[in-house]
Amino acid sequence: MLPKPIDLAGCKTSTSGVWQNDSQFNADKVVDGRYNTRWQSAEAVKSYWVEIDLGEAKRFSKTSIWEGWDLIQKFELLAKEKSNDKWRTIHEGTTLGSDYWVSFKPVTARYIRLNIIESLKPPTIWEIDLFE
Ligand SMILES: [Ca+2]
Repeated sequence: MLPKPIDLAGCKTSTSGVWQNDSQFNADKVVDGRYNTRWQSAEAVKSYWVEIDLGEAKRFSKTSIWEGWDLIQKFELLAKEKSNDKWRTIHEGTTLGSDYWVSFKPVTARYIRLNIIESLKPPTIWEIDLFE
């Protein structure tokens, strides 16, 4: 049975940077429910990340991530419950690609961050989904 998706519409997002500060590539494009809009990272930053603020702590145990152009070589998923908590690593991986699914031990958190450690070029993400 497929777990229930968490509604991410209207969630706040933040990021290490947006390509040429062009709003069509803003971080909110990873939670707009559309697979033809994307966050495009800025160039020349040391680390790349995109973060989702769920507004309140929610429990989730699965995610799908839709990356463009297979650039990411190493990443981690981080989560925390309160803004001044320390990040907890909930998953580590290498390549992502355009149809990445992973399950993990259920996490209750308000903030989730995709931290991209290595990428061939500034990475781009079409969409991130979370599931209960
Ligand atoms: Ca999108």
